Amino acid sequence: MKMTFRWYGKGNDQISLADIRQIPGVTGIVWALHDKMPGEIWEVSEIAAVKKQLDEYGFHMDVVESVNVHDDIKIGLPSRDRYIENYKQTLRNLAPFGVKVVTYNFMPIFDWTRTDLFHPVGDGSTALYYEKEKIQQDYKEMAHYILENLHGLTFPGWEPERMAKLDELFEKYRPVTKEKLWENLKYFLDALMPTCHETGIRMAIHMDDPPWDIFGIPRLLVDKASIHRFLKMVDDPYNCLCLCSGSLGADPANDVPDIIRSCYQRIAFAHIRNVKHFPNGDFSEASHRDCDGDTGILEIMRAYHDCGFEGYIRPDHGRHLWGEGPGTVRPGYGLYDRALGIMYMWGCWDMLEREAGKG
Ligand code: CS2
Ligand code: MN
Repeated sequence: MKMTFRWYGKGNDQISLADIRQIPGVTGIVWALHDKMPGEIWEVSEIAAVKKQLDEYGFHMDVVESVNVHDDIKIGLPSRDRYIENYKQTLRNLAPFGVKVVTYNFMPIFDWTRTDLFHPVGDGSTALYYEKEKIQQDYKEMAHYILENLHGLTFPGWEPERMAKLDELFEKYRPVTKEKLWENLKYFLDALMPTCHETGIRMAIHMDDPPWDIFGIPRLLVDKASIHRFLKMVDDPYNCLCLCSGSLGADPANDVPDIIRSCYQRIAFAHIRNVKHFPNGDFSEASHRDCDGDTGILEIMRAYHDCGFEGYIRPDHGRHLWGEGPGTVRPGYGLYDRALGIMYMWGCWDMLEREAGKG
């Protein structure tokens, strides 16, 4: 596996590349142009500027997360073709810089959704938390809460410009049933596949988070059956997954190691995150240590190892530790817990390698 770390860019992330370089085994940065609105072309000069920064520290830029998909593509409006052309141009601009995987999601309106960004874990640290009761009708209240608590930090999928027009967005998505959304996803991918073959870039869809419909809007990539439907729908080796253990793991019915074993050839990118469930349907994010949550991190690492996984991997969200808190940290993306997560993942991996006679 190729260990990576997500970084929000110079001047936009409190963590420096110099800090990241001190985490053992990290060879690449998962990056994006975070000031781009969905649908805009990523220009060569802008990509080159990031490449220069990463080169200074010897990091590769193979994985982009995310090139966000314009709402018109998800809704299936006639204007989608223009945005798809822009997306293709972005892929063509990225490829010469060595980019091999582009992550995206196809969640309508919201990216991941939580009700508390700094929920006490009980040991003095805080983590992202989902309270089922609170995700009912008032989407504006939830969006307002998230934007407030980002303290001006940008977050992909939570662009204030889009969030300011929530009622309008909900109205536009009204005719988009779950089946329609599947069709629109297929249309998008069918259009992109030739460019993926031409550029050598694999598209890796992120799982929906949480993996169920929220506020009456459909979500697609939620379990084993929907993942296999997706892979079959566009049966192309460039149509891949960003398999997020935490997103899937939010539903206790999902057996994440089993899902990994069933589709590992198409997993281009692995997100490792641990989630703890409560009987009332709430969940909290947890440290990567297996026993701190219910996702089964040990068996997930074993599944990847058994499958001979050679793709990219990263710790997903972490808790906020040692002075990280509101205003000083991008929720879920502090330095320390993600670094601890990496060491846990390496611990599992190195032991598995040794047991297989390779380490
Ligand atoms: C990420 C997602 O922070 C996270 O939960 O895993 O936001 C992910 O980057 C996007 O859904 C991918 O487009
Ligand atoms: Mn993820």
